[in-house]
Amino acid sequence: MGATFQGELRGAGLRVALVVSRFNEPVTTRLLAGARSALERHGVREEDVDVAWVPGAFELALAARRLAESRRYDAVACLGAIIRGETPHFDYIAAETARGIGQVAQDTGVPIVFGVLTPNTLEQAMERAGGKMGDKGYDAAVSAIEMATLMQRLRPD
Ligand code: INI
Repeated sequence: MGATFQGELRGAGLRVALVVSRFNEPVTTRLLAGARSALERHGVREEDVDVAWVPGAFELALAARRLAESRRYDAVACLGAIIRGETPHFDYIAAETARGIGQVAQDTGVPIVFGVLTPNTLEQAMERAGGKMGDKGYDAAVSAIEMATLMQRLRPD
């Protein structure tokens, strides 16, 4: 029987960076609050959580890359809200944001989590940022912890 590797939701000692988009700030501040609460709940110390703000979702990947390349963080979570009704170029921004964030993870080997909402309306966004449809910020931070701990166990040595 071969090995099974899993991460765990134990955040003690982890260093996490949160990159947050200022566009649709009423939504993203809630995502940030959700992420912070998940990190605290799972044992990540407040002083081990750094936050970087960017203008819009499109810029998340570049800031995430800089943070990941610093090698100071076990995971980076990107938080944003791209609302379809608000932008004719929704598809371009959403696709490029997702592609860019995924690319940073592949290039750096640091877990980069996608905590970006892509709903049709502001109301739907709020529902998913600590409302009745859950909390994508909280979920993103949980995924960051799981991936950070999994990657520690998957080290090549
Ligand atoms: N950025 C977002 O994060 N969400 C949006 O809904 C959005 N809209 O609607 O356009 C948005 N646009 C800005 C974009 O992310 C960049 O910041 C901008 O194009 C400058 O590069």
